[in-house]
Order: sequence, then C-alpha cells, then structure tokens
Amino acid sequence: MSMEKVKFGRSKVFFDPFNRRPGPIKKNMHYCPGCGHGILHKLIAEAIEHYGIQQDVAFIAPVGCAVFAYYYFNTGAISVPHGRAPAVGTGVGRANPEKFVISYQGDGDLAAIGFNEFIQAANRGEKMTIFFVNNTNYGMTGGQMAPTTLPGQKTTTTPFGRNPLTEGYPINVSSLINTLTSPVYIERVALTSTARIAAAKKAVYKGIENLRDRKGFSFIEVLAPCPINLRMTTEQLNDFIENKMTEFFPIGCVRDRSAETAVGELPPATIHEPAEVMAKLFPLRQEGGVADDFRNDSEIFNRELRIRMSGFGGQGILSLGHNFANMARLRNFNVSWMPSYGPEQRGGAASCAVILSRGVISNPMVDNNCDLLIALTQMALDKFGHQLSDNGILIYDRSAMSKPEVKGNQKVFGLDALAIANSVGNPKCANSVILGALAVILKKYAPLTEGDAADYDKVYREALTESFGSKPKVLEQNFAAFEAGKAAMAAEL
Ligand SMILES: Cc1ncc(C[n+]2csc(CCOP(=O)(O)OP(=O)(O)O)c2C)c(N)n1
Ligand code: SF4
Repeated sequence: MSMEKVKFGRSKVFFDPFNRRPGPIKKNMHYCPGCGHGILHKLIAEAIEHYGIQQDVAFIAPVGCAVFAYYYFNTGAISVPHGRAPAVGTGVGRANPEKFVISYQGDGDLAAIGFNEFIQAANRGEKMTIFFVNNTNYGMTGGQMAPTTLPGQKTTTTPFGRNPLTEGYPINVSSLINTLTSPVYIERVALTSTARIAAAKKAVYKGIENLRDRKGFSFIEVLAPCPINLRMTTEQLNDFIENKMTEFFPIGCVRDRSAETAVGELPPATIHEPAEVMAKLFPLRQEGGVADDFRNDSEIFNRELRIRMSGFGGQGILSLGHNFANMARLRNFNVSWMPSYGPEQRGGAASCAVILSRGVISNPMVDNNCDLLIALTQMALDKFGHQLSDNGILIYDRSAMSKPEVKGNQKVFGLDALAIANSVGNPKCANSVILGALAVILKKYAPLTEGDAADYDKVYREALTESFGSKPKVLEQNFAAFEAGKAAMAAEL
C-alpha cells in the first residue's frame, strides 16, 4: 500500500484499548479535541509500523501534554524530567545501540528548559529522531509564553502580548540547528489541512526511515494547533498557523542529507571495560605495578573504614582527606570523599568524610561509628567527637586543645601538626605531617605488617606525585613533612 494513502483504523503500534490510561475511558486519547498531538501520534505510529521497528523503539516522552504518550504507544517508553529527553535518549541509545530512539517534545520542553540538552544532542549527531511540537505555548500548564510564542501573542504570562523588546523574538529552532554540521534531516511541517498532513506524514516517515537506517540526527518540527489555550476555533487556528506562524516558522524542508548519508552500521557500544577506563585515567597505578598486591589481612581492612577530618578552611583538611582517599584508591579500595565547608574562602569550618571499602560504598556520609577522627580545632572536636566509635582513633592538634577525654577503647594521639609543618618551611604541609603520624599509628594499632607499612609510605609518595608531580619543591617539602610527622609520632608511642 502506498504510504500516502489515508489509513483508517488504528495502527498496531498503538495499544487497543489504552489500558494504561487510568479511569473509564480506554478508547480515546487524553488530548483536547482538535489538538495536534493526537494527529502526530497517529503519523508516528503508522511510520513505526511501516518500517517494522516497533519491537526496538525507545519512545522518550517529555513533560508536557504528551507526558502520557506511553498510554498509547506499544513500544519501549520512558517518561523523563522536563527537557531531558535528548539527554536520556543519548544514554539509552549509547548503552543500547540496537534500539531506535524517538524523542518527542513540546516547545516549552525542547526550546526552553531543555534547550541545552537538545542542541548538544543535535550537535553530537546522536542517532535519534526528534519530533518537536511547536504550538506556541506551554499547553499542559495552561498557556504560558513559550520561546516560540509570536510577537504580540497573548498568553497567560504575556497578557498584553509578547513584546520582543522585553521577551525577545520567537526562536526558530529548525534554522538554529541548520547551522550545525551533524543533523542529517530537518523539516518543518504543519497540521492545518489534509494536504499539509500528507506532507507531514512524508516527513515523519523519512524521520523514522532515517532512524531505522541509523543515519543520524533527524528533526521534524510540527506546527500544531492548541485550540484550548489559544482559545480559537479550528478555522481561526488554521489561519493563525498558515498566516502568522509561518512568518517566523516557514514550512518546508530545511536540510535533507538523507540520500547522501550512508546507511549506518550498528554503532559500537561506547561503554568501556572498567579496567580499561581505570588504566586510561590512572596510568601511574599501572606504571607502579602495585595494583593488586596490597592485601593486608588485618581485620581493619576487611570492612568499611569511616573517617572524618575536620578543622578550619586553609589548614589543608580537605586535601588531607583527598590525599588519603587517593592513597587508598591506588591500592584498589573503593573510596568516597565528601567535603563540607562554608562559603568563606578561608577560616570557616571545613571537614570531609572519607570512606574506604573493598566492597561497594552505598552512602558517603559519616555521621556515626567513625573509625578515625582527625580534629584540628576545638570546634571540630566538639562537633564530631561524639561520632567516634568506642574503638576509634582520634588525632588532635595539641596546640589547639588540651587532651580530650577518652571513651571505651578509644586511642587518642596529640600532634603539633602545624608547628612541624612550619619547621619544614611550608605550613600547608600539615596534612603530610598527619599522614606521616598516621603511618606510625596504623603500623602499631591496625596493625600493619612490615611490608604493608612500607607500602603505605610508597603509596603516599605515589599519591602526592600524582597531585604535585609538576612541582618538585612542593613535593620535596611534603615528603619532609611526612617523615617529620612519622618521627614525631614514633617519639610519642
Ligand atoms: C522541572 C519542571 N519545571 C516546570 C514544570 C511544569 N511544566 C509542566 S509541563 C510544562 C510546559 C510544557 O509545555 P510544552 O513543552 O510546550 O508542551 P505542551 O504541553 O504544549 O505539549 C511546564 C513548564 C515541570 N513539570 N517540571
Ligand atoms: S492543552 Fe493544547 S497541547 Fe495540550 S492537549 Fe490541550 S490542545 Fe493539546
């Protein structure tokens, strides 16, 4: 059957009845009488059927009147947050390259809140077809101004008519993406008459054919009636679309490179093996050749370790946590590092929660059962002291507070971290002083074997080199601070 022939009856791509639609009405769509969405749905369903891709379509529905498209289309369907259809479609398409992604969006959804997602997907030439319903307003929410509202057009948010001096001119989306290199096919159609609908049908079929043939990004803009919010009769609406909208949105093909674009191969899955990604991101770990050999049998490393480091901004407390987390990462721990600081650049309270685990870390918060607390101010101790477990370790800055009370089996160690850092010539190295002190504490109390203690020193150097490799002087000062911290803590124990 020629595709131009009018089809009566319901496409098999639609459910029949619409059982997903709540309430007693199962035969009709929820759209207002005369709405363009229903007509466009019909054309898309027929095209999907025609090209035989129903089983593999992922239909991404917007927020807007078409949010319930999944009531009707018997295809894979996802409803997404407002404006996110091209972003979700990108994810779906990349993770499941064999699927056919359709993004269906209104002018509020696509050209306002979701404009960036849309234009980036168009620019990347994602293999998807987008149907863009331009009805010059936010239909679902009662007729607010959209980016496509015409100058002078009254909406609930432009009661005196859109004024280009204050609201700008309508955005011509099809022309805008015609400045990009990637899109294969861009056409604007309308739904005002049988002839226009027949032309729209051709465009819809081409968009779906391109999708089937994996040719790339196709975009079909549909000038559609919204009789309810525009408060017009069908005749008035047809006149509005044909004579007013087309002044800003001329009907016709904007670009068609479908014929010269080769039928695409199934795109390669762009999800890489985790090991491959790690090797790429963290080459040092590979070069060091120490990826898998740190398997300390100590009980302490066989469970989640929960650490809180806290002090004032500027004391390097966040870097301390970051460096420690990095050291653990370089030895195949899963880690989380969650900083928390006030808006002040310097001097406000700053802290970070670090978790190390050989298993999955499901929650990066540390608000109880803390294994290790490093407190560099009295305020930090007051705030987090009670979270330290009965078997936990506390390291505090002796110059900032007197020896805190000990609870249960807690072990408490004082250190003049800042003074030691100053002695090596850089107060910013206090965090390396603490990491040095921690080496000694862990060796004795974790306990670490000789080999693992040596590896702790090694991985400290690896982590610091990763951060400061290009600054030999800073590196040298930190290494000195680390050794000074070790010596100071060894003298205490
Ligand atoms: C994040 C977010 N912001 C705002 C809304 C409210 N909202 C729902 S639909 C809509 C506009 C839809 O208009 P359009 O995309 O033109 O689709 P139409 O309803 O006209 O088909 C808005 C702003 C929302 N649901 N979510
Ligand atoms: S409000 Fe407008 S776009 Fe929404 S269903 Fe009604 S006519 Fe269609």
